[in-house]
Amino acid sequence: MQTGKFITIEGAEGVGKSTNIQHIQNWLSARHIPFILTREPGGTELGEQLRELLLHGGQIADKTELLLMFAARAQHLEEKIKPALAAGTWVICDRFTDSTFAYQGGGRQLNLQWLNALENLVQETLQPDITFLLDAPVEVGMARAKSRNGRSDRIEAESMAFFERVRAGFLQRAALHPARFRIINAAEPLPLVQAEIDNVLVGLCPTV
Ligand code: T5A
Repeated sequence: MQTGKFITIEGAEGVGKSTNIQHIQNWLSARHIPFILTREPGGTELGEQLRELLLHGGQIADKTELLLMFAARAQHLEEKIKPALAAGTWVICDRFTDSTFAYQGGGRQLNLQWLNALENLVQETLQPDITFLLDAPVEVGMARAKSRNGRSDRIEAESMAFFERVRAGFLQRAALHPARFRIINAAEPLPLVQAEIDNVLVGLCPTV
């Protein structure tokens, strides 16, 4: 049986992930493609509890943060992502392991060998089919994030230098995995961003 496609959406704060995930949902629904939408950290009951601690809890040591991200991911894969893909359902995931490389690897400057080892442990050979990287200058994302009245979190309180390293971390991952990544210039007006996303989606299922 055909497995579903695994699509991840990545990028720094405020670049437009939620906005464009809504667009991807509409695109798939219009073509009657079965999908689930999920997110990291989170996606399961345990993962959402870990998300609350990670984003809104008290002080967390950097290594603890790294391990909790992967703990949530291990549960997410076993409980939700792998069963959906096996059933032929597409999985649209708001952030995945590339965020760990960008934030804990780039932002927190943790040893990338530890991240590689955890990725291998938790994912084995599973990787997304396509990763959209919404890329924009840090100031653009920050200004957009501030323009919304959401609940701010522990990681959003980091410095500009931290978010510059996060952006560089994403671009480094994209350079290492060019077949999987599609880098989208998220500083462009939304219709242009979404036209680029549509082109990639059409390429994933040319018969619909
Ligand atoms: N994290 C996560 C780690 O540290 N390690 C990990 O392993 C993982 C998985 C999660 C946090 O956890 C960290 C990273 C994060 O700090 P989150 O809620 O998933 O947090 O992520 P946020 O980045 O906080 O998400 P945001 O909701 O802030 O940003 P979005 O979803 O990227 O942005 P969005 O779509 O809400 O857009 C922001 C505003 O910009 C406008 C939108 O209309 C909206 O008002 N906009 C545009 N305006 C003009 N032109 C465009 N092209 C636009 N696109 C969007």
